[in-house]
Amino acid sequence: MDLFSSTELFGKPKFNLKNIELPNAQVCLYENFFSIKEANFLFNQLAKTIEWEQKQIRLFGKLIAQPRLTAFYGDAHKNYTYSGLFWEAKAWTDDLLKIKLRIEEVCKESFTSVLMNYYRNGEDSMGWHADDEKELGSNPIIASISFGETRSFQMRHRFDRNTEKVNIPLTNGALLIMEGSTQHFWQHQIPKSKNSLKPRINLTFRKI
Ligand SMILES: O=C(O)CCC(=O)C(=O)O
Repeated sequence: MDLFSSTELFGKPKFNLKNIELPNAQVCLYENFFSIKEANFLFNQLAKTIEWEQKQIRLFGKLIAQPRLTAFYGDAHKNYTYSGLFWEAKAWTDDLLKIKLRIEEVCKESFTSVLMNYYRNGEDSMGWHADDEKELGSNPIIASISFGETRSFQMRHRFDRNTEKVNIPLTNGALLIMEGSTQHFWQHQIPKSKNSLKPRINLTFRKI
């Protein structure tokens, strides 16, 4: 499947915008949204300053540790329930606010919250799901920025099993935007990898 139709922006592009053409979805990818230098800096800052935790979830009646570290920051009182877990927003840090502003400039949207995932190595992962919690409204815009190791972001159609699964490599500094009906029709995951992988941090900005 030829997924990408590439458009270079703003004469001398800072980043490369690719529309990811999928039925019943609106997805695009800004490669090098943050330069490698900025992305490396932000990875180190976030790794050090965010209060990461490993939460437990109940699966088939058993409590198990999530295979990654997580954190939730945002505007006061914009709390969130996700994967059966209740998240109380911690206050924005300066780095998070700067990242949020840069993303808001291109999205023309304002975000209230950010859910963060720290994948320590190839063993860490996130299973199939859609970002369709009721707090997000019916056609949410999700802005997902990645720092560190490249991981494969996979998407599958929720109803039409004949539509091919999609693999989008999310590189250091890449911004992925999902909007419109995407969450109604598609699920996504970060699968485990047998390769030895370095850490990666992903931030998904959301509007609650
Ligand atoms: O790490 C990623 O790129 C995916 C994160 C994600 O799916 C989520 O936070 O809902």
